[in-house]
Amino acid sequence: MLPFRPAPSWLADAVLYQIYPQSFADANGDGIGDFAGIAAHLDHLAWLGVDTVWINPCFASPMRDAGYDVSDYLTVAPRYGTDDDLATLVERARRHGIRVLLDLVAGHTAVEHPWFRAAADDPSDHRYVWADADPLPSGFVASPGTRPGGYLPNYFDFQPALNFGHARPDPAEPWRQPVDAEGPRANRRALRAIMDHWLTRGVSGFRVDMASSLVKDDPGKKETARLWTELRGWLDEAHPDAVLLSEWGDPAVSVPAGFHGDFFLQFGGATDGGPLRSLWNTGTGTDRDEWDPAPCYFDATGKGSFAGFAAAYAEATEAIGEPGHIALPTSNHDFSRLACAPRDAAQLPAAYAFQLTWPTLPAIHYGDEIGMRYVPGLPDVEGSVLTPRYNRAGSRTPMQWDDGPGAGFSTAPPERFYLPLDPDPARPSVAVQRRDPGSLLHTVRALIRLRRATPDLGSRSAVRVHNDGYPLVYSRGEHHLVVVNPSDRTATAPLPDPAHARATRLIGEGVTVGPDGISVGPFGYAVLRH
Ligand code: TEU
Ligand code: CA
Repeated sequence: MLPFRPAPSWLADAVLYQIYPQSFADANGDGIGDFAGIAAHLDHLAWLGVDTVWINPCFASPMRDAGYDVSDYLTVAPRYGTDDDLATLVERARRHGIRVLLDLVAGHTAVEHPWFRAAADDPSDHRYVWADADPLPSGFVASPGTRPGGYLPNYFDFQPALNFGHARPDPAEPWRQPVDAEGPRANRRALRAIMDHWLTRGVSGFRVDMASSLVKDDPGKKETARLWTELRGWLDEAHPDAVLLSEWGDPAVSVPAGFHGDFFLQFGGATDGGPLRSLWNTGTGTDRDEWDPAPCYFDATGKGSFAGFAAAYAEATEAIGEPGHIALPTSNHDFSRLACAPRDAAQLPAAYAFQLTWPTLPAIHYGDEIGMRYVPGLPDVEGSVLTPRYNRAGSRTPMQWDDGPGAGFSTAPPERFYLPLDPDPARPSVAVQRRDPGSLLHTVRALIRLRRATPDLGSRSAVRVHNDGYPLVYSRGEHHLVVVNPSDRTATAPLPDPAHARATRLIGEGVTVGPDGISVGPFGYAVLRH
């Protein structure tokens, strides 16, 4: 028996699209994207074929971490519009067949949140992890208020961790409260109230920020999992058609805990992001010293390996069983885009052929559908630069709608843009690629359409890898074979079955299949039916 209701059936067919609201489209000319801008481009999303949009945090915030520092969960940030503008966007999206997910920053608030301002002056408050020991325990930040002691931050110092308790309480260290203490219970109720507020207003669920971080000192994340299991139980009753997707990076743990899906991410899980990075990471965008410098699989040198991803995928799906999903992003606002030097636009069709035919839920970071590149060397804007090598701004630049001076993003003078446009004079744009049937944009659209029209290629049918070197060869369901060559030289593989010699190509380039086997030119790919 499943502990939860099955995931809403729409999720299995979803193609997700991530919108960074400040960078997508600016309707009022102040240089910052907004809800009206998103609403004005819903036709692009519908044309592309995505049906579920995740908007990064759009709530009231001092914006020191680009909105991940929330000062009011129930009101939108004025720079994006009003609560009514968001409601209008959600309604218009619905008419385009698009669901909207918001970002739930569950683990911390801004120091400006009224909860925290009260806590900083009130020794009896337990909404945050507060220690009045002297000296402060390691990692704590000194109180900004009249209350002695200090608080535990969750990410930046200005993001105090909400108190969901410690898995191993200790009376000698009274800030380590049990998970069922009064403060943690109040915070769990608050999460429900926030979710209920927005779900009642028509949104279809949430991407939950740092979902694994809630209960502190939690070996195996057991108590954090119990917390989400409880919330999922409530959601199943109160909003059975809504979904929760976690930013956890460990689907084997997060989905059994209650999430309908989790992302493979640049971090998380046993190898701290190994599966996603082994596919995409060029080591030239957002990068960390501790990350494995080995070439990724989608590397033109053909020196990467697919085996690590395949094993992690198999392990995660086994742990999850039927009821949940793994989402596979092209990139995100914290991690290098697919087009990240030396990987260029010519290499992306093969990457998309894989991403859109693997049984994971595909998630496209805005702009990746036209091959917008990771722009190196940008200045820190609202907390985007974590270390010189971990610069997140490169994946947050304004969407390139057309080839005009403001790229159709904004009519403001360029110096007022949220982040600079990609300065490359040859930067891609939606308008130019729409006119070119051979463009990446058309390829991505065609692959999405093919996925939607072909149950074998979706999230519910089986996958079997026949060749995990170069080229990658795998079966989907009974009748489909996918062939992908991320390398810059011709690659060959045996036919998995002699009957495949007569397969018909549904989409692709550079692939020949015959009785002698499969041959794939540089960056070639194909989806075949047999
Ligand atoms: O990111 C969380 C995140 O990146 C961390 O969990 C980090 O990777 C981890 O410490 C391991 O390296 C989310 C948002 O996506 C990001 O934009 C925010 O800045 C962050 O949370 C804080 O809310
Ligand atoms: Ca604006």
